[in-house]
Amino acid sequence: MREQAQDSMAKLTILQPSGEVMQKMAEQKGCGTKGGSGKASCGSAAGQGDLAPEIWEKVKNHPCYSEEAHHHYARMHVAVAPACNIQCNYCNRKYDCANESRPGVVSEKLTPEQAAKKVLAVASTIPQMTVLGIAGPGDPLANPEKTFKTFELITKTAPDIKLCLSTNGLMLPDHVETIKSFKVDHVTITINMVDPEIGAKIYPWVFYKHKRYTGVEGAKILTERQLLGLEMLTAAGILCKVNSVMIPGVNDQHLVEVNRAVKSRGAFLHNIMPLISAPEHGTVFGLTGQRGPSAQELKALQDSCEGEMNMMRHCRQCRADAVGLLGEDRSAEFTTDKIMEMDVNYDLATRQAYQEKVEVERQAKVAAKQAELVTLAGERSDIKILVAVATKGGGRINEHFGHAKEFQVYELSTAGAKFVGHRRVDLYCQGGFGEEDSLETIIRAINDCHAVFVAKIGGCPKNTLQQAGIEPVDKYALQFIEQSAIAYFKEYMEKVKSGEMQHVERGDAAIRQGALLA
Ligand code: CLF
Ligand code: SF4
Repeated sequence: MREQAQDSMAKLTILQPSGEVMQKMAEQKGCGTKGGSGKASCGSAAGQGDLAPEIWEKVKNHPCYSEEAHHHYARMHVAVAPACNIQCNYCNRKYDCANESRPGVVSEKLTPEQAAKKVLAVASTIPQMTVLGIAGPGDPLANPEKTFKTFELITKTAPDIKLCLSTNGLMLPDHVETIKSFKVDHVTITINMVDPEIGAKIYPWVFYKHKRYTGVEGAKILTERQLLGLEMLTAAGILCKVNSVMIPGVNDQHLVEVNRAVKSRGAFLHNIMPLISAPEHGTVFGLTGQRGPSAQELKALQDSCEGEMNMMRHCRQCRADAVGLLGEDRSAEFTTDKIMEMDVNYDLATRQAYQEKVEVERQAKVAAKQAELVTLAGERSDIKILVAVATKGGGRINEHFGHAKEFQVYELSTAGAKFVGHRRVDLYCQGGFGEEDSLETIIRAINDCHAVFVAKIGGCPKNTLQQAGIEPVDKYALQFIEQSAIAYFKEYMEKVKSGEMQHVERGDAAIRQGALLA
């Protein structure tokens, strides 16, 4: 046993990529962008930008790999992978894998056959569902038979659906060939550290080749396997996203180094997510009082990495059985009982026709934004403000304040409107009445914003928001978000320039930590 351990450790030195691998990685780096920064323009609101056509094909309707697409296209997960091979201190195995899910969520586990039926049922009902992901409830590659059987069944029955996989990376190098053979074009690896000393504070153990490794020894195996897997995937032309959980005081400063390490190995996108940690989740971090970051701490870290590569900021930390647009949860419509009774009518032509309509709307949105941007040409100012937006999709301001379960946050500057995050909130409107406790938590969640854009808002919350220094704005109801935000910023700047108003910085905001069961 000891010999086996030494043997496996000896093989686990970090591999330097070969010349051929480096060449392929360089071609993939920055999602095909030209220029030396390696910064990807995918995931931005810019649409195709300077992405190579083959990369654009992969990301254009993937809601996680393109921020712009996430307003229009949906994903679904099937919970076919219950086992896990490592332990993370932010995870309680009673619940779903917290690398892609909010803590405290329990998904309904499926067999590959049930999963295939569910995919067809959802694809028939939600024609803009374009991506199937396997992300738990454990680690998909700790359950390779179930994971790949599911992909096999779906490839046969629903060939237009993109396949996606999210893993902790421990077993990744062993499965790259299979991943490629199933045409899984998108793989996420959760990488929280590249330094085993830091890793030992996050991972108490990893189970590898029939042996449990603890502390630094375990973390060393994990980081080497993760980075090797990343190199192999990017060399194989598979788009890789890296998820990192930001744990203040543990790996927050270190994630800049992680960002550099994954960028140099060809990662396409980096998604830094906040630690969600509360005692009721029963995790080591929850029980020991480890806090998550504030909204501005998270944004500052994402901003500091953005010069290096493109950052994903629209992740919703989905459940392992999530269905719908990111930020909406339609999983309750597709429980096993319901899908087994559903008549499935998987019609490719209907799906394609619907998606063509979505594309027309999407192009209209981009054109409206570009036209509005022209009005900011020549403006010079360092002022930046955040605005919160109530939306239920389509890139429009189309949600009532009282019905919003989350607000999308945009940063406005003379460069335009940029999506920088979202804030989950408690519903303000409960059973027809406004809930004052919820309003307080909503204000805490968007406290760094100057305004909140809504389709409609009642008089009472309007006054309270104004008193908190957040301007409720309903004049852009049902209009495109970015176009409206740019118009608002232009007016804001004019008022500041004329002296009618003074620009003041806002404070920090809170990311909701507890009771994340929905
Ligand atoms: Fe799922 Fe992940 Fe694929 Fe997306 S989710 S496996 S890449 S299809 Fe997306 Fe959800 Fe964030 Fe994941 S918002 S948790 S990043
Ligand atoms: Fe939990 Fe996912 Fe970590 Fe496994 S990889 S311990 S399921 S968070």
